[in-house]
Formats: sequence, structure tokens, C-alpha cells
Amino acid sequence: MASSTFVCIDAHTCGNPVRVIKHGGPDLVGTTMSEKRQHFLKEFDWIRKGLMFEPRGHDMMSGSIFYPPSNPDNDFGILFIETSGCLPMCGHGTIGAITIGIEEGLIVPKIPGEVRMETPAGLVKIKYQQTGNKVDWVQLTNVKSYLAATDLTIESSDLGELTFDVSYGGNYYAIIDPQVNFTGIQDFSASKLIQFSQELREKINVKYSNKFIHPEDSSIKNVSHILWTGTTISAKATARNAVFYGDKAIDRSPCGTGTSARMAQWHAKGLLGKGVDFIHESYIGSQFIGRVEEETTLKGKPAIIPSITGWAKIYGQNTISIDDDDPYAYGFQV
Ligand code: PYC
Repeated sequence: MASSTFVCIDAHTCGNPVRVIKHGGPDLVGTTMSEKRQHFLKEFDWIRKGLMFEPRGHDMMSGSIFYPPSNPDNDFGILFIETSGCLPMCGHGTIGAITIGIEEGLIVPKIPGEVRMETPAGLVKIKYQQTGNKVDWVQLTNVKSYLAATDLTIESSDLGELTFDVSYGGNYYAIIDPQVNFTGIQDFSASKLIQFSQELREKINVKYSNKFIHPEDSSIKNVSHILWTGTTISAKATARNAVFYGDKAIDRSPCGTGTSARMAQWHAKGLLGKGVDFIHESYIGSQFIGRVEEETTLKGKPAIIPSITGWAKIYGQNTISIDDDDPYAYGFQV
């Protein structure tokens, strides 16, 4: 019987889980985090399944593993592991990982208060504020984000024909705004949104197959997330979302890559200017502050460089074993 032990630190970012694997992550081959991600998916995906799925995880579980940087100017590299696979970039995961990394001494940045982090989607620059041993907030400046397509249509068996845009913020998002068939996410429970999203994501990736491929990294492709929008809870919030990811998750945080995609969409449509706060509210009402930091291009297409600010709290130290003799060693989903 083989047994592997993983020393983890558990936290949540604005309500959504983050599990950092402190010890037990595998050595990976590759010069970039994108190549290391491919190596992990090929040979070590059992670790992700064992630590993310039930009984050791749950539908929303999300985590990361730290690696030495490829470029010595940077502080570290990160691999995101989720129920859905290994995302190229994860905003709530970044805010949680930085909070854990700094508070637990796993990251010692070259410049205190600033971190340069290599992700599979590219370099992410981070600022954070610390009081004593606690990290108060984390601000990440994300990869280039852009509106990829507008006014596409798809048939939902529950809601009828829906019009949506697709926008990239580190992952590709189908953004579904209120329209004739629904007035917003406030109409639906999280489980209903999951049910609609499961069908829609599959249909979108069939109908628009090969349409969404990152112009600089072809391993990043297809719509992986659905971002539904609706009426804000707080009068101070700019917008509210419910982001579907994995197979059965609605993000409890406002979703960092989703907020980036949403800001790219609004900016491209003239609804959001550079430097203006975009207060994004999650399904449970927690908030991130987004901002368009720079207007730029990505392979000739208009794009933005967004920032996202949020907070995370550590709640547990968790030593987890995966034993071959456990019938559920590699998790299950119901
Ligand atoms: O915050 O980018 C994010 C994210 C992706 C999936 C869940 N959260």
C-alpha cells in the first residue's frame, strides 16, 4: 500500500476556499508554469483529485502549490488546482495563496509588500498590506484581459434562447446579462444556476468550438466559466455576479478572473473608464474592488490590464493523507 501525505493550510477568500499545499507537492518539469501545468496534468492529476474532490474536498474546493520561479527576478511560481482541473489563473486563489504565503512565511518577497508571481497565464504582480502578522488586503494586477466576442446565442432548455458575450480575464467567461427571459441572478437559487450552466457551457463549447483560444498560449482555450449577472445587494456595489466553475460550483467570492473579464467587457463597451473603482459583489454579497489600470492591446485586439483587491482569512492547518487502500483515495463526485 502506498500513502502520500500533504501538509496543507486552509483559508477562504471572501468566502471561497483556498487550500495551499505546503509540503507534498510534486517536482515538475518545464521552464514556464504553463509547461509545469501540462506536466502536472499528465502525471500528477491524482493529487488534485484526492485533495479537491469529496471526501477530502468539496464542489467549490480550490488550491495551489508554490514552485521556485523560472526567472530569478520573480518571487515564485504557482500552480492552481481546482475541482475543474488546473486553471491558468485564479484570482481568489491568488489572494488566498498570498495571504497564506506571507502569514505563514512560505513566501519571502524580495521587496516587502510586493510580489512577482509566475502563473500558467503569465506574470501577475501583487501588492499587499500587512499589519503585524496579518495580511489586511491583497491587490493583484492581472494578465491582459479582453472582450473576445459579443452577441452570441445559445439555447437553454429552461430559459430559452440566451444572448451572451465571451470575455477573457485569465479564463474564458460566457457572460449572461439579464434579458427577456430572466431579470438576473436574484431570480434563482445557486443550484438552479448550476443546473443551467452545466448545459450551457457544454453547448457553447460545441457550437463555438475552437473560437476561444488564447492568442499567445493555445493551451488556454474554451469557455470554462459562466458569469451570470443581476441586481446588487449593496447600494455601493457596481455590479453583482454568480460565477459557475468546475462541475457544480458557484464562486462564493466575486471571482478575480471573472471580475477581470467583466471589466474588459464593460471597458470595450464604453461602460467603464480607466482608474474608476468597479466594486464587484458575489452571489453571497462579498466584494472585490476592480480597476482598469492600463489600456493596451493583445495581438492587435484592444485589451486592459485590470487589478483586483480583496482579502482572505486562514482557518486551518490540515495534514491530509491519500492511501491507495482507500476506495475513495482519488475522490468522487455525486
Ligand atoms: O477568482 O479567478 C477566480 C476564480 C476562478 C474560479 C473560481 N474563482
